[in-house]
Amino acid sequence: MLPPGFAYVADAVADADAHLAGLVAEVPWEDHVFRIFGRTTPMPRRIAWYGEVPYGYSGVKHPARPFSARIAAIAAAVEARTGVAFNTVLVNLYRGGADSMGWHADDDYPPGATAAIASVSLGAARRFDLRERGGAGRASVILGHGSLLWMGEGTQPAWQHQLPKVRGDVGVRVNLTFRSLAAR
Ligand SMILES: O=C(O)CCC(=O)C(=O)O
Repeated sequence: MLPPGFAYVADAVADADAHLAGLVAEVPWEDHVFRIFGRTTPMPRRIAWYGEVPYGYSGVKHPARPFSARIAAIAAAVEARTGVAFNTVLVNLYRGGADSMGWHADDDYPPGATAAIASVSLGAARRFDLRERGGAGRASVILGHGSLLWMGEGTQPAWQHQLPKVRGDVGVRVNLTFRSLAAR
């Protein structure tokens, strides 16, 4: 059971197979590193940023870049489900089970941003964990191919999330986290 403010919708995006293959082939994927205490570690996933507004994330500055036709089509499906017109998206490519995302919350928005996030998953089903900040709450959900995870306003200050590594050959996964960011 997900905490209040979160909702999971299976099969929320049509043409999921085509979108997965298309995004893997078409997105200009970037490789980045984390810099911690003078040491660099490769980011365990590939990423790209699209939208009207530039974004700084994990020490990386992403310039504004218009949605591609495919990302606009996925955004339209998300808007039809949520009623929210998102103007930016972080796209993550997990090449296999060794790729992951550590505990964090998407709470580093500039002032004026709406902190609801719509997260679309394509490809390999992966476990997504939630933990309450300053509390004992825990939850997990399997994010399946073509699914939508809604993280409503107020969820990010209260909860962190992660996508843990998994053993074995789980296959490729693409995740798109749509956000509404105000121009600065
Ligand atoms: O891949 C996922 O499902 C999680 C993505 C995520 O946590 C993020 O983009 O902030």
